[in-house]
Amino acid sequence: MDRKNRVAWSRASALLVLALIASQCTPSQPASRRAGGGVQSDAAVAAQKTYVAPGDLDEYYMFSSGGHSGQIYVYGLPSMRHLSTIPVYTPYPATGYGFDDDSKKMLGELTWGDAHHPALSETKGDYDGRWLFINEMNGRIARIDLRDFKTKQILGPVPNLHGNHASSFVTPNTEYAMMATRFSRPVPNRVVGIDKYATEYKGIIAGVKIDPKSGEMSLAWQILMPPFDYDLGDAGKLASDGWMFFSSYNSERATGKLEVTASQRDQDYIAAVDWRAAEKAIAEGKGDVIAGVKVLDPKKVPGIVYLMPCGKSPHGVDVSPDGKWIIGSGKLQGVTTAFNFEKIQTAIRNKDFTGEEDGIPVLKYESIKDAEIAVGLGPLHTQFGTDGWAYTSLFVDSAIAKWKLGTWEVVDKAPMSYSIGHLAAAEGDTVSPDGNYLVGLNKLSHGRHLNVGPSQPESSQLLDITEEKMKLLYDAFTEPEPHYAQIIKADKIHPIEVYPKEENKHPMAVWDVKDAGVTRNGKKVLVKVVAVRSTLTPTSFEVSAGDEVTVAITNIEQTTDELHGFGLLDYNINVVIDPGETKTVTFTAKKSGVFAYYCTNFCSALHQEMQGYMIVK
Ligand SMILES: [Cu+2]
Repeated sequence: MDRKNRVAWSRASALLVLALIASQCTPSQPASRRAGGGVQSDAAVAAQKTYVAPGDLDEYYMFSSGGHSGQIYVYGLPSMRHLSTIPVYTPYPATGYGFDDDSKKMLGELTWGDAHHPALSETKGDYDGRWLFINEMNGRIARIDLRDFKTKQILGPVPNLHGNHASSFVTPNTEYAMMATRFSRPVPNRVVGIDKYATEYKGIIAGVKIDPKSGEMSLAWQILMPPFDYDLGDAGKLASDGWMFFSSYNSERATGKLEVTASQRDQDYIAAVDWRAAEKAIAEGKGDVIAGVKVLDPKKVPGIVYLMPCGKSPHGVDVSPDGKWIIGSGKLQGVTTAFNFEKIQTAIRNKDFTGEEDGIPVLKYESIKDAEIAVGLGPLHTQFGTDGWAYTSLFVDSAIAKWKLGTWEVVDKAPMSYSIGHLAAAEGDTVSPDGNYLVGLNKLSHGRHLNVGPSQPESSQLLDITEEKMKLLYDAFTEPEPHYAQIIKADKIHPIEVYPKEENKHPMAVWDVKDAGVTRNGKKVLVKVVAVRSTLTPTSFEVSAGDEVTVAITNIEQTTDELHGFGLLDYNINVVIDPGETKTVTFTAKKSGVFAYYCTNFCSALHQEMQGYMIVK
């Protein structure tokens, strides 16, 4: 049997087994599971659609936000297997992230971050597989290189902007990633009483410029905004290219018990930002420098931002694949609103305003909306499929509504288990969505997994959206806390498996064991280590108590999977070095005595022998 036949055969036989198991076991499933709602599917069909046989690969990568774990989780679709964890804002001993000098420096004083919205880089509004950006509440944004799935840069905390929630949405050619304030505060930050919130506290929208070659991020400009809570965003594309939309709540400018005080008005706002106009204003020298950043005040620089009224406390704001509609979802109502981009432009030209907020014109709602779609209660976030299909998550209803752009007809609803937040469709926020898979990122999921105590596992649900009715295929455990995810075709990403030796320009790299060893410069000691199966060379070294020790480890392997670790006991050090990579770790030899170091990452039959001693005299 050739490989293809073997795979087909193993797949067919496995499916038969699964079908049998499904047909026999389904009726006897615990009542709690079956009573939990959720679209009921034929288990055998669902199994067939999600089963990826041993040795076969998934069709998609899904990059899921790790919330306050500060990480990104990588899943394969349709299997929903957790493939990898990319540490971003939090140390991760499994890869040694946050222990070596470079990643430690990148994390700075913050070893915690609340990561929310991953954004894949785009070319012409389509994912291009180069980089992944993700925001974090402490005013930061990070870039991961998809060549090696490693965090390469963390920008921030940026000044003036506090609580970077409405981020890291990228523009269609990755000109910018965006940031916006959730917690308004005085700009620049200083002590001002909360009683002056409405007038003295400010929000900020920021444009982070992305270098088209290197991906290097730099803070380009900020816009001074009224003290609303900016929530989510999406970039205009095609018809609406050049614009950026941010939802916000608390147009009441309230403080205290926001659940009451910030829900008084029937409408809040979506901010529509002409980012090219902002860019131009900065190039013309406009803006005031606040805390070292060029800040544009819409009172002094009109024409860069407008406010679109949107029903009660909008969360999601999502631009349709053709860029013609902006879908705003007020989370405290039963409809989602489709705004027409052309009408927005006409209203701006005709000055069809109903008022202003801190110098920013408010567009007339009736003039810019096309439809209010009765999707259901608590609409949060919308993704898109093929042929104008749109999918809106409903937090209160705990369901997904399927509806059509243009006709605004709601055709299907799929219950979720339970309380869906965001949702992610395959390439579902690009100019060309794939329309086959949809994942509900549920906030609560009681009853969907074996009970593991009060910290109930969260659940993501995979749906098939190729047919008229949405069908539930799979429940997958997800690490806390899923906020948003993006799903990209697997063949768009081509990660390397080893770092080529010729690319290693690290000044402390050593490629031959004869170059390994200790050099001393006063109290500073440099230990160059070669890691290769199955020895860490040198196998011992001596330093004196109080020395500042830098250990530079080069993994000289050029073979896939041959990672080595350098764990130093009692010193809180564990570095993992990929094939061809050099990493350094610097510490003060405070404790005297004998301390073992060893390879922490299993590498060969003689992995256990890969060890040595540091002697601190
Ligand atoms: Cu090893």
